[in-house]
Amino acid sequence: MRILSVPSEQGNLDQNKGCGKAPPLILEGREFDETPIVPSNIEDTDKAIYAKAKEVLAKEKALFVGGDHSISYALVKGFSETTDGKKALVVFDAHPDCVQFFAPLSHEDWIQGVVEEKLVKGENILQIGIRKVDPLETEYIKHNKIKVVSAVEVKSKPVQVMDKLLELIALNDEIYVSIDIDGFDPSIAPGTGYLVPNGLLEEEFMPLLDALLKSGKARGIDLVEVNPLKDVEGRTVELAKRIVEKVIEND
Ligand SMILES: [Mn+2]
Repeated sequence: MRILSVPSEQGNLDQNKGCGKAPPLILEGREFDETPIVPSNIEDTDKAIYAKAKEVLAKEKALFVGGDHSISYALVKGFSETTDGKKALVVFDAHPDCVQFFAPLSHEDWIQGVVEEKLVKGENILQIGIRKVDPLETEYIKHNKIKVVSAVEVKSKPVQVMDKLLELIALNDEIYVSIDIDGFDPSIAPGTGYLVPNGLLEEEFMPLLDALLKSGKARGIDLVEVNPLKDVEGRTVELAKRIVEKVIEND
């Protein structure tokens, strides 16, 4: 598995300045390649990320460490163009990230880019940990048949949530996994742009990630929105490091 940093925060809408500084901290002591970023130019940056993702994912599995969540649009685009099989997207996040269609796409609406450009079908997108939804998003999710599992469901119905994930895995050939650190509870991930209470705990998240990794179908994975400037006692970076460790040990 290749490891790449994607140190762009150009899609953060001034909500998470500093998240571009996370990759070298999270990947400290590991070998990794840096995805070239074009300063102050999100369109060209997206093109560079997309080109890199396409080049790498055509050959092997990869873990991308960001950066803000807008990078996932370019990464999923690269992923979708390097497979002929049935594709799924699993996202861990507090937010559904489909408020509207900004141009260029931001970290609040990258999912609309994925759906509108048919990179992955709405019914093959599963969002887990969701707990802050705009009414516009509720409408969009319903219209596009996106599957949503709330953080409350993960806590109250873990068996059903696992079954739902396993069903999606079984129905698809290749899976992209996007992990927004704000899917976690602020007590363990205080270093990010939007803190939403009652998020996922590590022990609730790891079995789900484990199922994805063990399936052998998770070809592209990203970890985004960690902000060292907002971190408390390095907790968020440490959590991110444990996630990276888990991904790599299952490779
Ligand atoms: Mn989020």
